[in-house]
Amino acid sequence: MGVELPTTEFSDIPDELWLELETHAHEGTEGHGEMIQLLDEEGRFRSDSKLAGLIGELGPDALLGMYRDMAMIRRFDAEATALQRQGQLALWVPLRGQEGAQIGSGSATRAQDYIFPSYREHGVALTRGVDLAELLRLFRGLSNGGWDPRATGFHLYTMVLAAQVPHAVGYAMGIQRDAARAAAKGAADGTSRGQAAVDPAAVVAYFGDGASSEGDIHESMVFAASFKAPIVFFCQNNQWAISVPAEVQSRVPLFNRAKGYGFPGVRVDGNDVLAVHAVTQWALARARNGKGPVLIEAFTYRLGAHTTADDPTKYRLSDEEKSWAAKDPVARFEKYLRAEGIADEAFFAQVAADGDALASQARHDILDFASPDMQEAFAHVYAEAHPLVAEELAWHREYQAGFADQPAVQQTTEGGR
Ligand SMILES: Cc1ncc(C[n+]2csc(CCOP(=O)(O)OP(=O)(O)O)c2C)c(N)n1
Ligand SMILES: [Mg+2]
Repeated sequence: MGVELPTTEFSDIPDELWLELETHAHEGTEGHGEMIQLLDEEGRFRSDSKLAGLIGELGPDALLGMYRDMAMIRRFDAEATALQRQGQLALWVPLRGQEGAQIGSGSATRAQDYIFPSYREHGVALTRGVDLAELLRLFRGLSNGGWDPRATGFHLYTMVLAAQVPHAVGYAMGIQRDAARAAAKGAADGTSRGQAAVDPAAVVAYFGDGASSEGDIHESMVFAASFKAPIVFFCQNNQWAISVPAEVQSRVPLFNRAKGYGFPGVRVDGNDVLAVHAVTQWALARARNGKGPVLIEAFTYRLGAHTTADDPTKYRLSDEEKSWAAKDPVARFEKYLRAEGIADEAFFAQVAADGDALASQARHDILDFASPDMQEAFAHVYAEAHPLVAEELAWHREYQAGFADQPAVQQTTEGGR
């Protein structure tokens, strides 16, 4: 049975809307492109944008849902940060400021798509239906992941920078090959069953401006371009890689790099949830239709610390933080919804109350989590028994036995990076 695998030709003719955006993207790669924006900093809608039409398809319920998700994850993030300060989490990685980039892109994915996050994508997790308590368990050190990646289409977090991106390309190539096989089978059976039965899917790989300097990203982009893998590279340029500013990572705007690999790159205002949604929707549709990868650079800002183990006042000026606070994605979207009469005071009050309830739930969840048996940590080092692990386990048991005459102390999780 012949299986038709993709070639390296770049000969697709996109329909009118896609063509306009492609042009925009390629202009961008020449360095003349502007940052795609649908809401200006005051929350005014830019109806002159080429992407305005895409957003027109979103009804009020979808818009309100996006705001709600942004506000809820911001509230959850603040609570998790506080819980770390109280010693209940080993570490937290705040997302404050990146809600537009994350909810905008996550809400553009479909159930059949598969997402590879790094470690800050709590907003995307929310859009994929991940139980937020699982994030708390992970950062308390109780689980090695927690949620079911197959059920949610949301892979486990990866702490090693960019390590998830080659996996994402491999996964995308797998999707592509499964579809090609299904089509070949359909052809062999004399039916169009194969092709029609597969709802095209795509992959989104999230990484940061700092991670973009890793060799893994280069290798991933070469493979993705050569095989026209159905993948969207979603780089959240939040301006900092811990204490290293983004301009040190790249001498050209990051989205420009796509040109060197042979696929479109676009820069979108990452604090504009509508623009991010539209651009991601475009890139995903393109990928699902066999047109290959896109690099989206979401231009945004990490308003908080890198992690709860970081103090940003040591390396950046408060003026910079203030200037980005004025571009806040949640406040901007709220202004838009109010000005357009899509949401009223009662809606915002309800969302705030629901956010407080979510935070309260997080506080209760954390106190209910059972502490794992430390011996379990030894069980998963190797697939089979190992004498060194057995020796260390014996030492651990002896050490624990030394506390036998002391009252049980509740385990807390302190420190961590
Ligand atoms: C391979 C690797 N090198 C270094 C680190 C340490 N490290 C953790 S986060 C980070 C900065 C990453 O910045 P960026 O990619 O911009 O993502 P952000 O944290 O800003 O979301 C570094 C250097 C790591 N986790 N993995
Ligand atoms: Mg960064």
